[in-house]
Amino acid sequence: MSKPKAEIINSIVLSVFDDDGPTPKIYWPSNMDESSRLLIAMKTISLLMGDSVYQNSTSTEEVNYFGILPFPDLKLNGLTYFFLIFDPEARGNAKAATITVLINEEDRVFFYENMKYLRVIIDNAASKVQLAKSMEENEVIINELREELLEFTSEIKDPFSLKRQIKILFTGLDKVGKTSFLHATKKRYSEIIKALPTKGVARTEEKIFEEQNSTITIWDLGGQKQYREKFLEQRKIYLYNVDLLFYVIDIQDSERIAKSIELFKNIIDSLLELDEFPPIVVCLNKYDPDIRKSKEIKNNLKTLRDEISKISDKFRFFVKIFETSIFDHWSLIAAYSHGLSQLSPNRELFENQLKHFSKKINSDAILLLNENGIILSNFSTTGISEKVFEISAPHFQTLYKTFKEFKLLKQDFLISSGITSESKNIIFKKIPVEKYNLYLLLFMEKDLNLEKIDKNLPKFSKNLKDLIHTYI
Ligand SMILES: Nc1nc2c(ncn2[C@@H]2O[C@H](COP(=O)(O)OP(=O)(O)OP(=O)(O)O)[C@@H](O)[C@H]2O)c(=O)[nH]1
Ligand SMILES: [Mg+2]
Repeated sequence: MSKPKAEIINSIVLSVFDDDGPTPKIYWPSNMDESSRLLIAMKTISLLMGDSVYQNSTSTEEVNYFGILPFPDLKLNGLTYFFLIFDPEARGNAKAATITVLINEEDRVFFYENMKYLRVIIDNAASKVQLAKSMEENEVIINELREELLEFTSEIKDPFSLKRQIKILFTGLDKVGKTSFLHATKKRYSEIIKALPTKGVARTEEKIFEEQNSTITIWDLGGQKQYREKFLEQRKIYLYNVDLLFYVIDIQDSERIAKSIELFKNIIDSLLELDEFPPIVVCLNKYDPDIRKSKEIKNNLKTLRDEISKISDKFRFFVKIFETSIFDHWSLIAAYSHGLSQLSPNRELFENQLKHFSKKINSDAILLLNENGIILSNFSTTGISEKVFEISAPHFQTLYKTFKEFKLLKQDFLISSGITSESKNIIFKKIPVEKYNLYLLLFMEKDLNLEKIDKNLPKFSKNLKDLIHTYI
């Protein structure tokens, strides 16, 4: 017998950092046991706040984080919204607060699938809490939130589905390099040589982590005329529930620029018609290293960038444009990683962790990579060229692995000194998080204090451990 739908929400807690530290102020159900409440308040607030006080923050809207946290001891997963409540009497003029909605951990797919809507509902409640004048008012707000959530869950078809299904589309004209792109990100170079034009659609699965809560399916669509006509005809099937869309263009094909823009426009129109608004990654592909200076390529680049931006801005799509080439592996990884990271509900929480860590160790930029060089998260203070940093990251990873393989590494890190200027250093370090090896790239503009890094690393890894479970 299936559970009544509305029962998926286990509990709700509003926590505030007050004089007693993180305190669960309002909670539902009223018989929720004290230690669980406290654990939720402690974990949500301390993870996100670190040791910082939000001093003199001019606006309480600047600090908002949203993500999924595991509570293995309680066998629950929490969707947490972290925000600040303005309070002239508090240190830093603001108090940290969280609203956490909890469900049984085996039901966590519900969060991933309904993230967008849940975020709106909880965000709305948080805005009201920011304005509330008393705890009685907060009580009313949390009660309304509960009712709204119950109403929402009773309307969706299957809140207890078992796995999050993620759908990624690779689209574009024929011969632009979609299939090659996908092979190249996996370094399956011999397949690129053999690849034939894709007939219809080729589906493959992607794994970011061995054990992930989601099935990621990549649809590589054949771009020949007959296939793209079919795709546009049956757009309801192809574009339904798409989570991420890649649009690939051959930048060397000057004659088909207008055609590729037309197809892009058709896809945007279809998405609008179906009310789907996935993040979009546009790859200006075949931007091979040896032709980048050519006048024709530069012109094409400008035309395409202008036209694509015009269309996407007009319809408010979230589009990011990359220049890519199979002869520049990392250009592919940068574009691909950016796309994948859009799928993680925890990307704000990761960024927050990187930010805290970078403050502690005084670094100016941090990148976090997985074993395959996929950039899971990044953070940088202004000033440093993020792009240069991003591009160099995988090179360090290759160096690191090569040194390791030839047993030339004594420690678990590499330091580059003197590549840029004397005072600047880049550190590449492996950090085991659970059973996964993650890699950190740190850019240190001023001082290089390895002890400080070592001292702060355990806590950072511990926090990441929690977030990795719910990364995707
Ligand atoms: N110069 C250059 N050639 C590329 C690049 N990427 C792919 N190609 C070549 O472009 C041709 C077409 O590549 P595919 O990957 O089959 O293109 P596709 O977009 O999948 O084509 P359809 O399946 O027909 O839609 C092949 O000969 C590839 O070797 C690139 O970055 N630079
Ligand atoms: Mg293909």
